[in-house]
Amino acid sequence: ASGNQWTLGAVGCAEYEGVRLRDVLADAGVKESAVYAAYESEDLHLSRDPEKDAISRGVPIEKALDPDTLLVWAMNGEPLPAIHGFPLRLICPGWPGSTSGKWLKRIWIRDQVHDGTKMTGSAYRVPRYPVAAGTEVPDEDMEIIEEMPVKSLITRPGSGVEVKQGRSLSLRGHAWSGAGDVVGMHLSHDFGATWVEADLRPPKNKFAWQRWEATLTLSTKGYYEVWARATDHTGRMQPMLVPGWNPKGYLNNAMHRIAVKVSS
Ligand SMILES: Nc1nc2c(c(=O)[nH]1)N[C@H]1C(S)=C(S)[C@@H](COP(=O)(O)O)O[C@H]1N2
Ligand SMILES: [Mo]
Repeated sequence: ASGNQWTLGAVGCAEYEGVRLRDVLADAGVKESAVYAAYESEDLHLSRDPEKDAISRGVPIEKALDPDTLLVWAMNGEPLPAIHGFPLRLICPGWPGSTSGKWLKRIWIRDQVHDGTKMTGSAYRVPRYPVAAGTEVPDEDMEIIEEMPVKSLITRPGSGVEVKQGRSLSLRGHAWSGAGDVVGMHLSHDFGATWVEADLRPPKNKFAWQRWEATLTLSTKGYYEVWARATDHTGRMQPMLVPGWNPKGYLNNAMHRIAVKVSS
């Protein structure tokens, strides 16, 4: 998950080892009536009531049968750490992290859209059409978030960096998209009036993040912002502002920006 322009949540990109969920499902046999693959997990609801789930989400059967959807037991060459779902978890790349169930007990193939904990209301759901901020949206007009949008971060330097005029400033970061590859990475130091292309590295695989680097030279002293904008292979790019208001603030892929002070 990532935060707004000024603060960051945790973002990572690990190497996973496991088996395709579709191979396990094929072995078990999936009926024609299958609509959704739901997960059930060992972690307890905050109330400690064993009848309740902390979370029980899932993905449509098409995504469950996608060759990139995995049941994994190892991360970065080690058994899954407890916090990341030991002994077995789902990895549904490109989709909300909450679909990647941890501490798995059971995969439940359903003949309807799963209605477990955190599948309904405003949990991981957004209005199916754009609404004004604060709008009360009828339940039937909310839809489940599926593929995640294109996003990038400036990881170095941090906001507030100071640099002498005429000296080069090295920047770097990461970019990714639920749709697959990022094909363009651009930076602006003048509030979007002009853009320069960053050096973007190819991904290790379809859903891995991509590193980028760029060097800017600001020749006049003053206060600047550097904005970073990724474009994925579908042509979609990050918006400048927080897009599509929704009750929980999901899918904020607005450009990351940092303040840069240039001194004489
Ligand atoms: N059983 C279970 N699975 C879960 C969760 C949880 O609370 N319980 N959290 C989900 C959410 S919201 C996210 S973002 C990811 C986080 O996975 P990570 O710990 O590997 O980053 O796990 C998902 N799987
Ligand atoms: Mo999450």
